Amino acid sequence: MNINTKLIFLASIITCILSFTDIFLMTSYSQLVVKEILIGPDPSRDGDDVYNPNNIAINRGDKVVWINNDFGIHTVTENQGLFGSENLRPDDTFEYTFEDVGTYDYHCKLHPEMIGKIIVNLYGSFYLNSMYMYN
Ligand SMILES: [Cu+2]
Repeated sequence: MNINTKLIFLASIITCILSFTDIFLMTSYSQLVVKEILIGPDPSRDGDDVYNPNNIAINRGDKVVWINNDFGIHTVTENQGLFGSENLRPDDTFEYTFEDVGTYDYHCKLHPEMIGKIIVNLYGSFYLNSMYMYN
């Protein structure tokens, strides 16, 4: 190997190591994202109980935590039964990590007029997430 070949070889190895470190860090970051949704009365709707926010977009791999901020009991029940909580008493929480891209509609078993939606986008994949975070 002449000196140029050696340098190119060394540069390739360093680039490789940096990429893997990067992917590792990005995947770690993506797992730390937690979104909170409060369950409770909405003053702007005569105090009707709502999920607040009731419609959010997240990235694949994000975790959502619902917190019952009300005096009553509520549930978080995915419309097709993909996930669901037990009865949540005041201050109880329910959490779910979304591993699949898609749109998830949910409601409260005790108050069917309480509805919410989670839209899960692809950015949670480490490749797209890296691009996303650099921009
Ligand atoms: Cu309810």
